[in-house]
Amino acid sequence: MPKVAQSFCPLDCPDACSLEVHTEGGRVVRVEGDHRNPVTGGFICSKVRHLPRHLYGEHRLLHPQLRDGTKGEGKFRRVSWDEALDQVAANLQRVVQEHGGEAILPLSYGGSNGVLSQDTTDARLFRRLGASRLDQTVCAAPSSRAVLGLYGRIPGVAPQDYVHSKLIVVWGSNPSVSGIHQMPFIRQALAQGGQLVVVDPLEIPLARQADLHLPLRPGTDLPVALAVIRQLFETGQADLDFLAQHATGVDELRRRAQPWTLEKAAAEAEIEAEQIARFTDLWAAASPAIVRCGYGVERNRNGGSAIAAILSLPAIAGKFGPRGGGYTMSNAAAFDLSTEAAVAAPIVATRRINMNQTGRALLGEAPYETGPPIQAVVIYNHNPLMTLPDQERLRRGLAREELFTVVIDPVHTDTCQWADVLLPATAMLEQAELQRGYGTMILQVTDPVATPPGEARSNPEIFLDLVRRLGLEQPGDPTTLDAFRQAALNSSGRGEELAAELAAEGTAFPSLGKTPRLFVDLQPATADGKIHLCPADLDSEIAGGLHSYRADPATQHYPLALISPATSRTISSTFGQSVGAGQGLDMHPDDAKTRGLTHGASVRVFNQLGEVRCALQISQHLRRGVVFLPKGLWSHSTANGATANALIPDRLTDLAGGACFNDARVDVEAAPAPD
Ligand SMILES: Nc1nc2c(c(=O)[nH]1)N[C@H]1C(S)=C(S)[C@@H](COP(=O)(O)OP(=O)(O)OC[C@H]3O[C@@H](n4cnc5c(=O)[nH]c(N)nc54)[C@H](O)[C@@H]3O)O[C@H]1N2
Ligand SMILES: Nc1nc2c(c(=O)[nH]1)N[C@H]1C(S)=C(S)[C@@H](COP(=O)(O)OP(=O)(O)OC[C@H]3O[C@@H](n4cnc5c(=O)[nH]c(N)nc54)[C@H](O)[C@@H]3O)O[C@H]1N2
Ligand code: SF4
Ligand SMILES: [Mo]
Repeated sequence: MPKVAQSFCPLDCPDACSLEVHTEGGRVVRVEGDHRNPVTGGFICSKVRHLPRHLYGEHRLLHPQLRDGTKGEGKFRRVSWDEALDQVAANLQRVVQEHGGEAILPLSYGGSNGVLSQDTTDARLFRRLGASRLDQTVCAAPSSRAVLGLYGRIPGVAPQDYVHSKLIVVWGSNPSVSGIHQMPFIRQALAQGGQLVVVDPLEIPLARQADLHLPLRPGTDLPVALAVIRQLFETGQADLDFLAQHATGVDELRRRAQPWTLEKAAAEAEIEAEQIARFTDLWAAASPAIVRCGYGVERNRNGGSAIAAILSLPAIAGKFGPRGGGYTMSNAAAFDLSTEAAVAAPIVATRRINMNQTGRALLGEAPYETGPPIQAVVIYNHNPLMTLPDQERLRRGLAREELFTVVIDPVHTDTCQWADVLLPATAMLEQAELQRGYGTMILQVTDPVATPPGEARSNPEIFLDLVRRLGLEQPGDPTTLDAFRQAALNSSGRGEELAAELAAEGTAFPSLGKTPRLFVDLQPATADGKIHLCPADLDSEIAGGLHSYRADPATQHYPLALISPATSRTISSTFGQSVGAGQGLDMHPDDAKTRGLTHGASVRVFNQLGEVRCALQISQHLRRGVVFLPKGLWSHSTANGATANALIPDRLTDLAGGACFNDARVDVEAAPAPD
């Protein structure tokens, strides 16, 4: 009998769609958006509409498997769960005995953004083993740190409120692909006479209808934002009354912006000084005005400082108060949730490893030459080979013969090829989950609504079993998902209320309402309730201080900036199995011409770290000097199996150790003909 159930999408996407899921005999046959999340509005992206292909496709992992060949050969044999988990337990135990707990590295990120599939029984296991700790910095670390320093842990403007804006600035964000439910609200604002500015090296779809597009060179947002700040003060358009009342660090920020004249910033960003002046006037004049700051801004050497400068703009021009005024970065702070109380294992101060430098850690290279070499890695909620920087170094790390590698995933990703033990995980809709949106301010809960195919098990089940097998259980350990869910809800301080709301509708909203406003419904969550434009803790984290600019890393040999942002076909690398072979590199016609390259040519994109072989696509939507490869491709999509990440340095951002995905500098030439 066909059934219809309510659920939600837990993928790493700001929209957090509420879903209507049709099943037959426990199998998902149709997925649609519903209206419980007010932003979903009854529609969803085509990736999740085609979810059955993902759940039941040939890449789905159905059974536990052990390596049955040489490392990396990708040959496996099916075994029982018991045999597989015994292998994992025995090897983890061996590593602890021979090398100590820190020789184990848990490697995970936001594969499922749900609250229950990470930091629950996994945290208990790794803490009790004394494993190394992972700094989860691959995304949003610099921007979160910047927001925290300036405003404290608060959400920004909700997507729904954009309809009220008279000026929308989309800065380093591409909502037509990376948050499609923002789009109807932007369109409505424009239809009501609102204006639009886009700051992006790409001519993204929104740039084509913008009143102004600043196609700056990647990594130059900081000088541009500082020039706008300088110009606002110089032209008397700063809101000095607001600043005097609500901000600290005003004079200091003004001083730091002083060197960045329009001309100087424009030269650095390779745009026109007049464009920055026009931006400043538009921003000063319009109200309500909002800046939607995206994650494209943080992914370079200046990322944290750039975000801090951009998020200062609504303060300096006094944009807070009216609905549709202010900024949006992440809205995750609308719900502060932690499962910590149910983990029941204290945090142990073991070695920390920045995930962006996992390759170095696995190879014992600087800054990880000290401490025990990593001998076991447990990978879950993550496809590191296709999503972390410096792919070739990471591959060499995973290829170490003595490294014991466990991969837990619903699908057979490229990372799985390097596993010693492969464990099939349940996927979205097959597991109980709790999730908060980071775009929409919503909390959602679901029971499993589909039957997992094969023998797939959920992360909490797998890790709980390992805790038991390793004899690490303690009396009174919470073991149920209910316990973790309740711990998370209680941590918000509104446990009973939220539980009741979720029980009734499957959804809950912030106590301040669905669309809270800064300085109306909430205040900055800093110690003194003010906006800190030059927070001391951020200053001390950066050599040279916050707002100090690092020049473009391009060299004569590698002059082109390679960017690799989100595309509509994947969520990071999730769904990458469905992207075809023959993915192209986008390049501006002039850059192709100077290299004698034509559309469709086989090319080699290369730098000192590696090379990608693929087809060339001439594109008018890029600025000169910038080339583009999609984020999250799998190895089958290029001619040599390497993707953009093979060209991305594992240098860290100025703040919070983030990834410099858009700091790759490369050159491109015709690929030699195959032998
Ligand atoms: N369809 C789809 N949706 C997604 C994702 C996905 O992979 N696919 N990923 C999800 C995740 S994990 C995240 S973090 C978000 C990311 O989504 P976004 O916040 O949109 O971030 P990005 O996709 O990294 O890049 C956004 C834009 O920044 C531009 N950009 C690159 N470098 C710079 C720069 O130096 N300065 C400026 N101003 N712009 C720059 C790029 O050209 C791009 O248009 O999207 C989420 N949603
Ligand atoms: N070149 C380039 N690379 C990038 C970026 C970029 O801009 N450019 N952006 C980065 C960003 S923003 C992010 S967030 C990272 C994301 O990088 P990852 O964290 O690696 O995210 P995904 O690629 O979605 O891979 C998540 C994996 O988790 C699995 N998974 C899903 N649900 C579950 C579950 O319940 N249990 C288990 N065990 N597994 C599950 C999925 O099948 C998938 O294989 O990628 C980064 N990589
Ligand atoms: S990936 Fe994003 S747009 Fe697609 S269904 Fe999930 S939340 Fe909605
Ligand atoms: Mo991300």
